[in-house]
Amino acid sequence: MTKVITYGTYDLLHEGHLRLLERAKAMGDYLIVGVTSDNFDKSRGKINVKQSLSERLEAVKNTGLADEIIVEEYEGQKIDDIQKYGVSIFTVGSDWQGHFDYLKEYCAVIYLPRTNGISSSEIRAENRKL
Ligand code: C2G
Repeated sequence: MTKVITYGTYDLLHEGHLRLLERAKAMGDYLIVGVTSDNFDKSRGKINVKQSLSERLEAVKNTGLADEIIVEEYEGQKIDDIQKYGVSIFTVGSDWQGHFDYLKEYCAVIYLPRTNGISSSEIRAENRKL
């Protein structure tokens, strides 16, 4: 069985996230999605996240694409998860191109083209205008 893993915040889940998850799912037989904890996001400088972890987990669950959903809580967890779950492919959007090459020691690393014209930041900015 080919296990695929991907991670993200998935704040105000949108078409860009959905397209990423659909392509990740199609790469293998079993998709694990890591959703960042609120504290982990703060520690990596993401301070504008609108939805709580439980809301973001629910949104990912509702896509119906994840076979398993986990919480990403600390720097370095990706290596632990890949080993723990026997993951063959790590994938993420091309905005991270090169950033996760260090994981190639543990599994295949595939950067998928990011969907243009949509982002959580833009949705948050639009919402502020309402
Ligand atoms: N994404 C995309 N197209 C967009 C927006 C996002 O393909 N228009 C992808 C991102 O590249 C990422 C996933 O959707 O693979 C989740 O995006 P975010 O919620 O912004 O999460 P991110 O900060 O990229 O988390 O450990 C966390 C991960 O490393 C990445």
